[in-house]
Amino acid sequence: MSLKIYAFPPSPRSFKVLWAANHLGVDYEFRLVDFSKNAQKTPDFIKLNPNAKAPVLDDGGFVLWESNAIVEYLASLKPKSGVMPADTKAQLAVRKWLFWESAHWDPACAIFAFERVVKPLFGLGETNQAEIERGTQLFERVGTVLDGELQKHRYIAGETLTVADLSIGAVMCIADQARFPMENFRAIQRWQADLKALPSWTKTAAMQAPARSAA
Ligand SMILES: N[C@@H](CCC(=O)N[C@@H](CS)C(=O)NCC(=O)O)C(=O)O
Repeated sequence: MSLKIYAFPPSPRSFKVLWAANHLGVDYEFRLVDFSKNAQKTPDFIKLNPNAKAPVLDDGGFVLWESNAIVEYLASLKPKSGVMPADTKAQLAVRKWLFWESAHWDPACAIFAFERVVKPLFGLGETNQAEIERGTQLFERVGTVLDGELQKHRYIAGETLTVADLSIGAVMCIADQARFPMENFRAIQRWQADLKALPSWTKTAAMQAPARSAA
């Protein structure tokens, strides 16, 4: 099998690409990047990704980093899946959400991820309440946008699941620990439950526990 995915499954950006590959039925070889051993900082890994971050894909020497780029690549391997439309305008209506995820959604969620998941996992100290308040303000703003879309249709870009859902929904893999402030976002809650009911979600979630307990 030539396609390899280097990832640390408990982390949402790694979960994203593993989930996308599992959902699309792409064959891949999983390579654990063990953050508890700083595997992302080794010279061999930095040759793959100079950012020293996971995830990374290597398809027979075609190396790609940035989780959203990887999800797009995986989608391109399964054009009939429908997760990425072929028409330019329809495609951009989906792709804009990947930019939005990187620019707005991920930074808001990352505050809760760091304070409530990463810190306890790696023993990095107490939760900083000022950071949680900053995260709450950011989440309120992006959550309002996402909830508004999800009130209009089942998935982010319409009635069918697309790469937008794979990208933005992946962070829900840590929702229980991160406790995102979603009490008022009923449509996000409904969508999250839909995503978590997918067999591909269950398969990917099962990859998290072994890496988490090793950390
Ligand atoms: N924008 C990047 C972010 C990648 C990233 O920040 N990965 C984190 C884990 S979620 C990482 O590798 N952290 C390890 C480190 O910084 O040492 C992506 O979406 O792939």
